[in-house]
Amino acid sequence: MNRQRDELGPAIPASEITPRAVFEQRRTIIRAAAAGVFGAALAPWFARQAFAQTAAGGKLASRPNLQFVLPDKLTSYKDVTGYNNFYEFGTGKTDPARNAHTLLTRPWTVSVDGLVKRPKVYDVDELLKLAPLEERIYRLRCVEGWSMVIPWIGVPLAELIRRAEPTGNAKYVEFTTLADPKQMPGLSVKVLDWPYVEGLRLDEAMHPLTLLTFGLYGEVLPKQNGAPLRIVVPWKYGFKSAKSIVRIRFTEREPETSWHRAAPDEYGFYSNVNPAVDHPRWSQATERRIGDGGNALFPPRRKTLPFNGYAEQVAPLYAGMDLRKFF
Ligand SMILES: Nc1nc2c(c(=O)[nH]1)N[C@H]1C(S)=C(S)[C@@H](COP(=O)(O)O)O[C@H]1N2
Ligand SMILES: [Mo]
Repeated sequence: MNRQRDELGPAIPASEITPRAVFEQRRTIIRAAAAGVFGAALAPWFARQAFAQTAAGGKLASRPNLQFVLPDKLTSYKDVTGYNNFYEFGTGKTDPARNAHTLLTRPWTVSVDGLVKRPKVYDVDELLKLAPLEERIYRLRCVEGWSMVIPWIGVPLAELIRRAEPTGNAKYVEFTTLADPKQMPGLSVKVLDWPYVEGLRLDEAMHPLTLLTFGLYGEVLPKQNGAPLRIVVPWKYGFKSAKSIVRIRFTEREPETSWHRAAPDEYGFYSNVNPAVDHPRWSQATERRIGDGGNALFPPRRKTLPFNGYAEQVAPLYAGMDLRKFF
């Protein structure tokens, strides 16, 4: 595949690039270490090794957060970066990988505004230094019925929200994606009312699982995955995880999201992964894990878990709510 270079730093000589297979194997070892397979004493050593190996060039240094490892096998780098939804670059799964090279990721600013005491326009490089970067392995479940397991790099979104100091009447956070027709050929097709807008309730945005994301697989985010920054909300359907964000706005009213506007009966505001509530066109009871069974197109189906497997951490956010009504 034609790997895309981000504007960060000079090209890395091929000899310094960790071969993908080595990275994936290393992740397995770190997972095993976290699971206690080698005894607790070795886990910090593996963590340091991982850190050392990701600290150069267009790579993005981070520290594996062993609280967020999974028994699941990682989805291959090739599938994570070659099978995407990013409609600003086309609606086909391979369109973003082919078209997103026109996205300019530097300079890049993000306006944090609305109901906050400290509104500010941040440069993305400033946001990169907000807090120590963590590597976290999360499941991503698309409402279309497929899923992946991805080693993201980022910081809790709460780190940014705390600095912004939301006012007492701020109840929601709205995320807006860049919409520049010169960089994004998909904008000429009116599949959605551009720009792409998503939203979370403030407590969801503050939840420690919600990740302000800058990288994956030890490097800066490939453009097709939402460079230079996106959010990742692992207990919700993938479309809640807006890519290439330029604005984060705090509001009192529930934001009108692009998908809800396009099809209100298909896409609710909450969009928590819920195997008991089907989308009108796709069952949500099962999913196919991309890459399972060695066949990317027709892997065997597996059961979808409530809240995508994160129920223990996030179900309390929805205590007392009818999740059929608030889908
Ligand atoms: N701006 C923007 N963000 C987006 C989308 C999009 O079309 N535009 N697609 C969403 C959907 S439907 C999914 S499943 C995930 C896919 O993320 P990935 O390509 O990194 O796996 O991105 C989400 N974020
Ligand atoms: Mo999706």
